[in-house]
Parts: sequence; structure tokens; C-alpha cells
Amino acid sequence: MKTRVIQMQFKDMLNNKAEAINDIIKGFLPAEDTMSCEVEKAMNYSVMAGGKRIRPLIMSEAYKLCGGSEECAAQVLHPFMAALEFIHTYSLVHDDLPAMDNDMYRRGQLTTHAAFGEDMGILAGDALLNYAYETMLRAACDMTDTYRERSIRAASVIAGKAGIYGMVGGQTLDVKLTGMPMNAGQLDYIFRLKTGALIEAAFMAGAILAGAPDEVTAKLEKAGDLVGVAFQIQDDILDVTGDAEVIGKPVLSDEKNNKTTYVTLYGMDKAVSDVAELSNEAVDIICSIGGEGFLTDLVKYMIHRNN
Ligand code: GRG
Repeated sequence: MKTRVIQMQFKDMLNNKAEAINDIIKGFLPAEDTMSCEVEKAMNYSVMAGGKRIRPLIMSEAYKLCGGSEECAAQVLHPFMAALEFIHTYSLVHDDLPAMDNDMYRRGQLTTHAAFGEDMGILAGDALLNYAYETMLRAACDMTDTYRERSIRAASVIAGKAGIYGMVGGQTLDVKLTGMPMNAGQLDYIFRLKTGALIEAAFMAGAILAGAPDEVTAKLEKAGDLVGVAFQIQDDILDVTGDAEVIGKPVLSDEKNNKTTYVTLYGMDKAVSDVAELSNEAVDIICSIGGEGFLTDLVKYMIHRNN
């Protein structure tokens, strides 16, 4: 009973924070006022079509944990929170395209290409990625020296984690191996890069913008890596179980779409226990730098989520 009350309090806090992040993000979206406003409409549709806002939330919590100034947050932190969500959204818009997963629905709504056409799906994804860099660099240009230097480093980390050594690299191997059996090393590479890299970027950018020492940023990068892998294993578990409780229940299907997943490779029991182990390790790292509280609850929630 007590645990349930605590969980509900956490859920309320999470919803309030996600609402506040929505307001922040809205403030950085383009106006739909050009002759080419179709792309702006598609961008705004995709960004505002729901989403848990986990990455900007992690960034903001890491910023707080590392002593980032509340007073400067609007100028220093908020553009980066919005930019990271733009990058995440572009990745989903492109992932849904006919050339990739060809999905018509995401978060219970039409995907961007389904609502606006494939051409606009491609352009809206491109535009969101570019707009993310515009948002970060515009903010950096307006800052004083110390913050400008931090901003450039944070933007560089985000760019790296989104690119060929990060999310795009992971997605590339995933796409190339579709329909083929994968080995453990390939699956690990895909998880770390496709899913983990942007979560690492969220932790690291928050720390860098707050002025954290490099050792702290490196610890948070490691925590992000662990969280990313656990998050993706949980995604594979949910692919099999739907939103059912996994422990002690039978596996409903062994292989979905002939795809190698953590569950098909290692079995459900190991998948469940590895999620717990990775999550505990991430929580320990965050606690070691004084972050026990909302951030560790968020990590546990993300990993043990049922959607
Ligand atoms: C197209 C370069 C490129 C990359 C696409 C993000 C991605 C890479 C693919 C989406 C498919 C997928 C299962 C990715 C794993 C990461 C993941 C679970 C993303 C969904 O993130 P959430 O749960 O999404 O934070 P919301 O909807 O809450 O924003």
C-alpha cells in the first residue's frame, strides 16, 4: 500500500515535469509562417504528438545534480533540452518511414509520413535534426564566455552521440542485419549506439552545462550507457509480453518478425535479471555522486516501465 502511494506520487511528479518540459519545448518550435510552412507543420506535429520526454528530463535532472544554476537554466539548459528532443523526434520520424519500419502509428497517432506524406516525413526529420543544431548554436552565440564554452562542448557531445559513432551507427547496423541472425556483439553494439547514445548525451550535456568536473561527466556517461542497454532489453521484453508482468509468465512468442532480440538470444529469465543488474549498477553510480532521489527513481521507472 505504502509502495503504491510512493509510486503514485512519483508518477504525479513525472507528469508535472513532462508538462513543464512540453512548455519549454513549445517555446523553441518554429512558427508556421513561411511559404514552406508545410514542413514546419510536420515538425511541430511530430514533436508535440506525445512522448515521455525522458531525454530532456534526464538532462535537466543531471544539470540540477551537478549544481547547475536555476537562474540561468532558461538561457543555458532549455535550448539543449529542446534540441535533444528534436533529435530524438527526428530519429522516430525517420525510423517510421516506409524505407525503414514503415509504421503508420506511433504513440496512438498517425506517424508523420502517414499524416503529411513520405516527402514531408523525410523533410521534417531532416529539418528537426538541423533545427536542433540551430537551437543549440543560437543559444551558445548569446552566452558569456564560460557558458559558451560549456555549450559548445555539450553540443559537440550531442552531435557525436547522434551520429555515426552513436545513434545513426547503431541504426545502420540494425537495418543492415534485418532478417539475419545477429551475434551477441552485434546486438550489444546496436543497443549501445541506437538506444544508449542519446541517453548518455542527455546525462552528459546536463553535467557539462552545469560545469561538472570531467570525472563526474564520465560517470554519468557510464550510467547513461547502462540505462540505455537496460531500456532496450526492457523494450525487447515488452515486445514479447505486451504490458504483462514478465516474471513467472510464459513467453508468448519466441521470435517476432524473425528478429534477433535480447530475449531470443538469451531467454526471458536472463533478460529480466540483466535488466535488474544493469539498472542497479546505474543507480549505484548516480548515488555515488549524490543523485539518489528523483533521478534514480526515474531510472528505475524507465527500465521497469510497461509501455
Ligand atoms: C533513423 C537515425 C535513425 C535512428 C532511429 C530511435 C530509433 C533509431 C529507432 C526507434 C525504434 C526503437 C525501438 C528504438 C529504441 C529506442 C527507443 C525505445 C525509442 C523510443 O523512445 P521513448 O520510449 O519514446 O523515449 P517516446 O515516444 O516516449 O518519445
